[in-house]
Amino acid sequence: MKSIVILISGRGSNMEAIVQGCAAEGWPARVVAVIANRSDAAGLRFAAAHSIATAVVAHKDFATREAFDDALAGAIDAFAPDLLVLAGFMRILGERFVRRYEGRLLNIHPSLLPAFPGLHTHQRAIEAGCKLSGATVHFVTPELDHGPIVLQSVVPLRADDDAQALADRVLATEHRIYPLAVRWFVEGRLRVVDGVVRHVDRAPQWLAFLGPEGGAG
Ligand code: NHR
Ligand code: GAR
Repeated sequence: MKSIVILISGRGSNMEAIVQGCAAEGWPARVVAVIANRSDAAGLRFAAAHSIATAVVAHKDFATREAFDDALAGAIDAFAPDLLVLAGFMRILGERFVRRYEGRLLNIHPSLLPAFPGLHTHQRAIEAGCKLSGATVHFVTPELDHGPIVLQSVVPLRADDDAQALADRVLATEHRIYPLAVRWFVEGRLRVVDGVVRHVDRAPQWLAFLGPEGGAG
């Protein structure tokens, strides 16, 4: 049985999708804690309602990023996780923190990396005239949004898209790919060689949502 700790900053809908996928599909894993960097993160209520331990390590309480990272690592290590999952976690983590969890630290980013690392991805994709966007689950490395890619979703842009409409469609696909990627990790199906992630059974590492659900409709 693998232990999973999930870090959130807000709504936590990706965290919910992982908790529900784990329970419904009987993964060899358990979400043992949900930790937020803000006490008002809405997802904390869902976790508590599902009898998952919660904690808050508020970045505002720390003078430096390193002090925050160290306090966060202390809270995480109390649960001895095999896997640490960033799910809408909005603080950049320092190199020492990332190295501590390297190889067992996943993030989901709402773009087709390596395009549009960082913030405001949907607005930037629209302004660039992209015809496709999506989301990327990747292992976290010290360089922001540059780690080995586990799984991607593909979502067409619509001519009349605004950032919110695109974000909503991409988010729906995040709820499909993030639980799948976490499942692959806890089942030991991922191998990383020279910075490239392969599924041991060669499962396709992308999902396209071209129909009404995510796509052009
Ligand atoms: N840390 C490292 N080292 N590497 C990554 O790949 C990380 C990471 C921390 C978070 C998630 C991320 C994303 O998927 C993530 C990936 C926050 C920011 C940011 O600029 C950027 C990317 C991501 C998360 N945060 C501001 C900061 O100063 C604060 C913004 C806010 O609080 O709203 O930390 O895109
Ligand atoms: C998701 O779209 C996630 O990809 C994105 O924030 C949203 C969080 O939603 N993450 C980032 O932008 C990281 N910088 P959620 O809290 O409902 O999972």
